[in-house]
Amino acid sequence: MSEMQATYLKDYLPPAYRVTHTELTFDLDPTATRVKARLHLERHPEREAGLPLVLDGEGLTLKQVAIDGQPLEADEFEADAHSLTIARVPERFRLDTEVEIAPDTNTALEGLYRSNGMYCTQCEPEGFRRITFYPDRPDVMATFSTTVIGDRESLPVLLSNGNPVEQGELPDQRHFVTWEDPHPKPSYLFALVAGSLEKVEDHFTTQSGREVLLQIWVEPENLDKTDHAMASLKRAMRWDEETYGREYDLDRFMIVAVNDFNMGAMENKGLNIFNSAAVLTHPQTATDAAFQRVEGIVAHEYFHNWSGNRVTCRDWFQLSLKEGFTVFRDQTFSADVNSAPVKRIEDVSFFRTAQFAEDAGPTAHPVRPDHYIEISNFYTLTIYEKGAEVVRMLRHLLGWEDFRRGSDLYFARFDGQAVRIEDFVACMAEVSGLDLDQFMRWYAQAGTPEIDAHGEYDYATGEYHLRLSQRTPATPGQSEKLPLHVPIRLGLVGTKSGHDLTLKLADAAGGSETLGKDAVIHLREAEQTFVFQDVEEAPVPSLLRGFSAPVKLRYPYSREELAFLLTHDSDGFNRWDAGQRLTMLALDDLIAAHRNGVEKVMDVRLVEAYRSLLDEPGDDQAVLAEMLTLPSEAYIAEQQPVVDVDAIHAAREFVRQSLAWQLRDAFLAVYRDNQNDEPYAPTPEQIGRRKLKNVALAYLMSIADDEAIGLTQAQFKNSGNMTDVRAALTLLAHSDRSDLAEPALKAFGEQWAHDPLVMDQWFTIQVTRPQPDVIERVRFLMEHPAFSLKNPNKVRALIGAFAQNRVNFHRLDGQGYKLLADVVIELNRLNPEIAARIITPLTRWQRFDEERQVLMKAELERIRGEKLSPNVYEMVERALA
Ligand code: 0A1
Ligand code: ZN
Repeated sequence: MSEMQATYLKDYLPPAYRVTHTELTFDLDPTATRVKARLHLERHPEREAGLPLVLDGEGLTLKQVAIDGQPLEADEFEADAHSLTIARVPERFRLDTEVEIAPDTNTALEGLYRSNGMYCTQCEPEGFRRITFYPDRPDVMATFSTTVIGDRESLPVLLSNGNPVEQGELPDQRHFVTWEDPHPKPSYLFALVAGSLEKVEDHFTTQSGREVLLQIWVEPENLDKTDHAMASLKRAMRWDEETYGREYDLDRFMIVAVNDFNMGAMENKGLNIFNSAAVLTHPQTATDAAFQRVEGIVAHEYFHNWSGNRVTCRDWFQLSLKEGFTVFRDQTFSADVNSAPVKRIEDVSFFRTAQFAEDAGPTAHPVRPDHYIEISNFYTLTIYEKGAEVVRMLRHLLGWEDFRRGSDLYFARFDGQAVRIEDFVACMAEVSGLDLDQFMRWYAQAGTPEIDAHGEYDYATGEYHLRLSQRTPATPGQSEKLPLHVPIRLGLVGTKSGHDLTLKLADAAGGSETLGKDAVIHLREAEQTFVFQDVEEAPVPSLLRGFSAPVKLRYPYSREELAFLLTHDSDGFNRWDAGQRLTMLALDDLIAAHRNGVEKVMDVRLVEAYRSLLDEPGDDQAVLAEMLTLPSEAYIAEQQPVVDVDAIHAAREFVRQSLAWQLRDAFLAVYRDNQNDEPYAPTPEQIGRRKLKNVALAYLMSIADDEAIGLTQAQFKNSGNMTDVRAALTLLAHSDRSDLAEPALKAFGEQWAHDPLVMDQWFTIQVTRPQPDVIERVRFLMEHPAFSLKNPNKVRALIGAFAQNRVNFHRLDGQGYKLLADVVIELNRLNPEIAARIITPLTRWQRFDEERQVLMKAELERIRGEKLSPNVYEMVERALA
């Protein structure tokens, strides 16, 4: 089947014809929208003359086609399910086509579709071909002029990219607006919105003094949920000017909130379209985490205006060129406007759990893949998050100033072009003089490098020898791996002084270089020894500070050394990481004890470490909250050779309860001290207090004595913000007492039945319970009126969240796997992109015991027996390869 064929990077050729200008007219109708396209085409100068014109088109009903005003005869063109081919065309010409499409039956949410009666588009990566025949590839960039025609009553608002240049009335109660976007763009950045929407407006004055109109368009009932997104947008615009010198380039910037959306949001030029969950907030309906997520996503999409839109990707293999860089930019922005150490801790703990798992599984791929069947499957943690880590390494290697100069050069040199990852890296090499050839392997090699470190201090010579070796495990299709260029930020912490010691690094020529007290060393070989001289006292090494490279670093730390780093490391991130390592050592023992049926004994050193954290809370509550948070079950699982879900759950619960018993008064004090009566604000300070308070409450509720229950119930009833309400509800709903869980869930479900984004949270809380009734509950909730398989947010909130419920999803009767497979099969028809995402936990079968492997594979085989979309086909084939 042709749609199952792979596309290869090595086969890239420029398009035979390019489009200089595109004129579109949409006559909107739910079942028969007419799209007229006038494309101004010319032969690509690098391609030979006489090639046929081949345009992409999916599910289009062709009505007319003409060249330079001359309608074509039936034998002059060929239209099949995926393309329109015209064998003979002039060197320069005008192509007119007219097609019909049906937005109402579009449940895949790619191309033009309807959500709650409103029309909207999603064109990245290949949705535009579902709208009209077009060379739907990012290296074809054209200016667009778009006329949208719709019913005046039901569609008062008609939006597209750029600026409105004309509008007017038409017969039959219809009206139109014409939009012009002067910036040449690829088709994936096209957008159209039409509906009965209302707007909130603001203004931004750019650094050069231009006024920009800012609009957020929402359904009327959401008008009170836009403040935070608007404030975030203005902060992001200012930050990009100050940090990267990037100014906005149109007279208006619009954001639209849509309920049915496959991803978080989309950076269409001048008209960003957002999943409502990624833009709407209100203290009563959104948690702090949601507020921070909205801030990050608004910034991300805005930053794409330069990293993605002004300079875009030559082909989709280069996706990380825009995504890795833009994620790096949004992470730095969030760190700058919030608590930087907390942001890094959150990002890294997510990365080490989820991206490491991807890198270790059957769908592992490089940051720049070399082939794909379905590009939609490559919007992955590797492309986004690992891509961002690679850019972060460049920033470490160059230092901020050179990195910024490299960025300036990149934007100046490639403005208005569609380029490759090596073009970006070449700018960085050029401004810094660094040789980045070996560094390029980060883009080509999949898998997480493993670094083994050993240190030895020689009292006699005062030398410290740090021996590092690196190896990257084989990944599917890549058995041989070469050594990478790994920047390792480190310090040597004196065991007597507790301070960072001066780093004097011996060089090959017999000399040495003084690096300061916190420095980056460059690991390039498979094995390399670094010798530090004049080290005054025996040190404990603090390695990979700030997670300076996306690797697994092993060092045989003793528990005493980890406890030492936990209190003395000058790097906040590594202090947290020392705590995680210490907890992991205790967990490993407990997991073994559980397996062997031996009584579990709590490690007193861990209790003492936690006690010292609680005794000296410091002034960053959010950091303390992170330090007190146990590694997640998913993260613990990542560290095990074979995942034992039950032992992990039991060991983690044991640690939680033991800490709660032994430190109960301290947790109670933390809970009380961090109550806050101020009106809600999503400030880092308030967020930190709420986080710490709720971490303490969770410990207390693991004992679930009367006092803890009383506090949790009071917080659930009396709190005015969703962060506190949700934290309390989760604790009640996840307790063993159904007399606590059920009334609270019922009250919450009734109170918020009208608000889809809150109902998503209600679904998630219920299906992440550790109690064994969850699978039945998921099936029951799938029939709830607020649930719909057609809405991706609902699928994620109920099914996606359930699949993260490790003890229940992996139940030994296989019912969890069966449930997920049932949903995948149904979604494969409705929305292949979401189906291919939601299947992920099943593809990780290799990580589990024999019995579960058999069950998981059986469900994958059952899915394979269906008539599959390319999306699901590719995932299943990789999983079973
Ligand atoms: N470029 C967007 C991500 C995105 C990708 C595909 C989509 O629909 C299929 C939607 C959004 C971003 O990075 O935010
Ligand atoms: Zn992006």
